[in-house]
Amino acid sequence: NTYKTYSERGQQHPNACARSLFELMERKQSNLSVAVDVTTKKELLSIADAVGPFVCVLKTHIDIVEDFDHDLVAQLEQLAKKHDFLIFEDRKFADIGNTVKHQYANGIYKIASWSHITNAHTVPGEGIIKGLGEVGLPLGRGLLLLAEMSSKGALTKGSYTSESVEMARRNKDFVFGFIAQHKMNEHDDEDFVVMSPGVGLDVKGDGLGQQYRTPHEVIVESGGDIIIVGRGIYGNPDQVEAQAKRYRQAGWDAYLERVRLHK
Ligand code: UP6
Repeated sequence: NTYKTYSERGQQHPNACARSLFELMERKQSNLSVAVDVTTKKELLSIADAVGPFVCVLKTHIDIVEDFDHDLVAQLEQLAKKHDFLIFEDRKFADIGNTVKHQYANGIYKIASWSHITNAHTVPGEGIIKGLGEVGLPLGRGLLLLAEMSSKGALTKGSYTSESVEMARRNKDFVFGFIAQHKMNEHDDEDFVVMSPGVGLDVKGDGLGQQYRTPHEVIVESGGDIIIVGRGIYGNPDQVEAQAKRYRQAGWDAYLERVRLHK
């Protein structure tokens, strides 16, 4: 499935969130997700508006915004409609099912009410998926599991990764993919979406453990589906739009190459 086109995968996918994601990727010719890790509402909205035309998914860390309010979320939702992208709150839930249920639905952020996609660590075991699913499934949300992290020395490897994939297989109604560095599809009857962070064209790291690979390495060599790019795009305020265009092109070219190579 990794080698099919996004639209073929969209037509066949059992998960509604994945179906709309694949359709939207094909429609916008984009497999780029921008990670907008800024700390003010103004910057977040202005970057989201600037990169909106070029992304399939806008990734947030809502808890780093100093002046968060619900108008921010309302405006993000408007931008998602205007530019046709999905919102992914990168919450990385990591607690027992009952706790994450509340962290997802309640509190200040009410993530489930506005974020189409969120993600979870598998370290607590499968209850985390059940807990989040109680909130997210009725709302038509989708969940990604963190199967591999991009940072140096990450413990997400070997049996941790393979058991995370097993958890996803048992919860395909809600889990449609992974945050990972490689493709996770092993069987013909499964089609997990892999979103890969740690993508950069100009630098190899950030001095704090992050490790960057190119869109070509991620999509063609490793079988990832969506590149997640943060500082490479918003790092220089004067170049946000230009960098978004550049990474979108690099990601899409890599995808076309992958499809061509495996025809
Ligand atoms: N992220 C990673 N690695 C992971 C999982 N998530 O970097 O394994 C997230 C970070 C950040 C973004 O939380 O939001 O992806 C990467 O940003 P960058 O491109 O600026 O390094």
